[in-house]
Amino acid sequence: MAAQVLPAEHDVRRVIGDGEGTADGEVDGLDEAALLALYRDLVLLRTYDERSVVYHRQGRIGTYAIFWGHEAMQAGSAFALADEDWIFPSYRESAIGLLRGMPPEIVLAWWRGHPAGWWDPREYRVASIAVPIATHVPHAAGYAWGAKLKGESACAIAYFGDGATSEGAFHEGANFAAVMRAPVVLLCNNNQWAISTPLSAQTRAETLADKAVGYGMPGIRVDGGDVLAVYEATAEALRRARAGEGPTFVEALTYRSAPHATADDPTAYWDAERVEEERRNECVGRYERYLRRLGVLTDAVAEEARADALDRMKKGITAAEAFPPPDPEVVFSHAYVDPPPGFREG
Ligand SMILES: Cc1ncc(C[n+]2csc(CCOP(=O)(O)OP(=O)(O)O)c2C)c(N)n1
Ligand SMILES: [Mg+2]
Repeated sequence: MAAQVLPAEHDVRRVIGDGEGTADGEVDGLDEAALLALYRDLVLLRTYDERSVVYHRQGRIGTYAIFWGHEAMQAGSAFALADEDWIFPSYRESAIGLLRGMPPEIVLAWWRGHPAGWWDPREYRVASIAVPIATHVPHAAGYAWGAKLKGESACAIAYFGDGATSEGAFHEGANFAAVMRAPVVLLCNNNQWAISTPLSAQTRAETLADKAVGYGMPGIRVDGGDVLAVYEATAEALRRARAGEGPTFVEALTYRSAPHATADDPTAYWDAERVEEERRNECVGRYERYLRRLGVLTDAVAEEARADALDRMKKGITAAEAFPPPDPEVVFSHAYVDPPPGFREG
C-alpha cells in the first residue's frame, strides 16, 4: 500500500513572537530548567563559533566554516534528540558534539587538521564531520534502518544544506530512508546559499520541503532562527520515526549572514540589506528576548552562561595546541594497506 502523505507544508512554523504585534507561543514539555538549558546550548555554540573565527585569524586553526546564525537550527534540533540517537553532521555543524559533552579541543583539533579531532563516533553518538556534500545522508539512513532491524529505538538525524538537496547522495539517502521507513530526520539548513550559488540556481521546486512529497515522506518548513520552532518540528519528526512511520524532511529557513567559511568574501554576491536584517534578528538574541519576556532569564544567568562558554573555549584552544605533533605516518597508515614504494622514499 502506498504511504499516506500529506502535501509538504508551505507555511513556515514559528513559536517565538517579536515582542510587538506577533505574540509568543509556547512549546509542550519544556519547563524553565529545560528552556535555560537550551539557552546555554545556544550560547555555547555562538561562543564556539565567534572564538573560532578569532583563532583562525590568529593562525591557531585552519580554514573554518562559520555557523553564526545557524545555532538555533543545531541546538533546537539536537535538544529534541534522545541520548541514544545518532547525529550525522556536515562541516556546518562541526561543533554539535559539544552539546553531547565533547570537549571543544576535539573539534578545534579537527579544524587544526590534527588526528585528535577524529573522535570515536560511538562515544558521543556523533558521526565524523562530513565535508563531501550529502554523502552522510545515506549513512544516516543506513544507521537508522540498521537500528530498526535490530529492534532498537534509536533514531538518526542528518544535517545538510540547501545545496546538498541537488546531490545524488541526498536523493539516494532520502529515497532509501522512505522505502525502508528508516527512523531518520533529514534536517536541511536552507541558508539560501551553496557558497556563492543561490537557491534559485539550485532548484525549480517552489520550496525544498516539496521534495519530500516525491519520496513519500512529510515535509515541514520551519523558521531556522526560531530555536523553539526547530525543537518542536524535530520532536514531531522523532515521534513519527519512533512510532515506525519513517523519515521526515525538515526545511529550516534562514539567510546566511556570515561568510561561507573564513576563505570566502560574500560581499561579492550576497544581499547586504537582507544580511543586516538577519543580523538584527539573529537567533540567540531572539531567544534571549523571548526568555526575558517570560521572566525566565536574568542578567546573572546570561552572564554566567557566556563566561562559562568562554572559559571552556580558552581551555579548549590551549588543550588543542598542546596535543603532541602527529606522526606523519598516520596519513599513510590509514590510507594504504601496502603503501606504494614511492611513498617510502625521502
Ligand atoms: C561532493 C562535493 N561537491 C562540492 C563540494 C564543495 N563545496 C563545499 S561547501 C559547498 C556548498 C554547499 O552548500 P549547502 O549544501 O547549501 O551547505 P551550506 O554550506 O550552505 O551549509 C560546496 C559545493 C564538496 N565539499 N563536496
Ligand atoms: Mg546553503
